[in-house]
Amino acid sequence: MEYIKVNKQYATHIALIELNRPKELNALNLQLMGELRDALKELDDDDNVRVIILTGNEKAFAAGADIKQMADKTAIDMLKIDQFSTWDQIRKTKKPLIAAVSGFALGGGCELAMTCDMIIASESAKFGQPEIKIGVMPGAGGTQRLTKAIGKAKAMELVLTGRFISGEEAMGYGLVNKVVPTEMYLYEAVQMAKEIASMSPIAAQLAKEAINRSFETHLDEGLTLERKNFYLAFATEDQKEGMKAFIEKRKPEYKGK
Ligand code: DAK
Repeated sequence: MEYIKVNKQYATHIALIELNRPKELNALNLQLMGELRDALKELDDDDNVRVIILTGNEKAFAAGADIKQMADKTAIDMLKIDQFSTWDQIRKTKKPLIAAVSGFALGGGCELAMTCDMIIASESAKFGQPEIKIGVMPGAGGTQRLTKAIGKAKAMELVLTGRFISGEEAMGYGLVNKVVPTEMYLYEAVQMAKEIASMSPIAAQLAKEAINRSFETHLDEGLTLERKNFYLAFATEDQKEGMKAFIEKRKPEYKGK
């Protein structure tokens, strides 16, 4: 892996992926995205990992897709490269995925953060969809996810002006879960990851799938999936353990079975 670093913390069942192209503000070139896709797949398959954190560095989560790599491309080149299959695979990660964002989260960087399930932002985070300034528009879900997260009026403003918003402003619009001082953002993400990782991992995955479905379907269909996953949770040892531990007034020990 050249452009990402992966750190597994089996003791707490969490894994941290760090985007690592600091000189280019973590611009998302094809290689980085491929590495990210492969790492997420591996972590998704690793029973010792229950929650994944995706982060950059203090200055940049990611300043967007790599403009230098895209600049000369034709529509047919873009079609052949088919970056969407990579983004689709990332979107299908089953385990809870937390974005820990500081500095720039722009264009594809903002879309990548929104592809995660929750966002912890630092006070110095800057979110934006500035594609309009370079003659294009969001291409990795920005028009859909941003609109669902913050509503039509604000999404329209951000996409059409390319204006950046601070972590605080993003918090006000409901785009992020928490804004914390810059020195704390990774710590907060780890705390949240640990809390989630202490729950039944199967229940967490089933719940994530059901919540995400609410964005993609009508209420009836969403409720059907929720009910199916709810029954499925009763097929796990974790359900027996969780309820027994409650009755016995002790801490549950979840095994992911
Ligand atoms: N691509 C390539 N290089 C970038 C970059 C980017 N997006 N952002 C920054 N860099 C590079 C700069 O070129 C510079 O490199 P050198 O010139 O030193 O070699 C280095 O990182 C430091 O950047 P600056 O010198 O510009 O740093 P400043 O602090 O002055 O400015 C900035 C920071 C973030 C405001 C500025 O760098 C900037 O405006 N960057 C571009 C932001 C942007 O427009 N982002 C949106 C890109 S379009 C798709 C999926 C996704 C997408 C498209 C399709 N499919 C699935 C098909 C997404 C598209 C985009 O994201």
